[in-house]
Amino acid sequence: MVSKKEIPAHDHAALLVVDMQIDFCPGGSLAVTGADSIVPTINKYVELFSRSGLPVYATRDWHPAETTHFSQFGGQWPLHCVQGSRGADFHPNLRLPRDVIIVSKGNNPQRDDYSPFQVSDADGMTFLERLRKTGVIHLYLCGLATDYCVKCSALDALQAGFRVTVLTDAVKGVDLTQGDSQRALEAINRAGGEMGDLESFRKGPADTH
Ligand code: VGL
Ligand code: ZN
Repeated sequence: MVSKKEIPAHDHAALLVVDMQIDFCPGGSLAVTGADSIVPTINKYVELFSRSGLPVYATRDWHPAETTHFSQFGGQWPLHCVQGSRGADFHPNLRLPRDVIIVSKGNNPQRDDYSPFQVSDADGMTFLERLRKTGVIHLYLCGLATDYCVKCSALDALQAGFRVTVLTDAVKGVDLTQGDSQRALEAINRAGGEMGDLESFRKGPADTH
């Protein structure tokens, strides 16, 4: 079990759990192979961050029933994560803290919205503005899917000037074409993103930024 002192408070870190929803897990309508196997690892990260007093964000794919994101309306994907449906619920074994900040994305019927960065919350503040306001500097990403939402979120975060670490033991990809997930990690790396895992936390994360 990882201990509290392993994430330095001065790292201004936050955890972003991406789209750990029933439809993306085995049995769901857009299942990512092995998606449920990362739930226990994500729970460890959640515990680590929340025990250290660091914010935990969770994005969810949150589509209207009719959107150009779905193949029946000209898009790429089968119906998934429709607002309020059971498939849009978080994985039942995912343990999010009581003060988790949930960010819904994909609400716009004309956009894919793989990344939460341009999405506004109920107060009209974008996710990006909220992160900045909270003083977050370093985002740690885990969840689904490596080659879509994790990739886009990581690249947008880097573009916006955040330090980004992808937790490679807690992501899974769709891999519509073999190697997509690996290429996504390489693209994140080229853009300045770092890779980490539970093992690297035990050794202590790099504490510079
Ligand atoms: C996602 C495909 C379609 C994702 C969302 O969360 O990565 N992938 N919608
Ligand atoms: Zn979607």
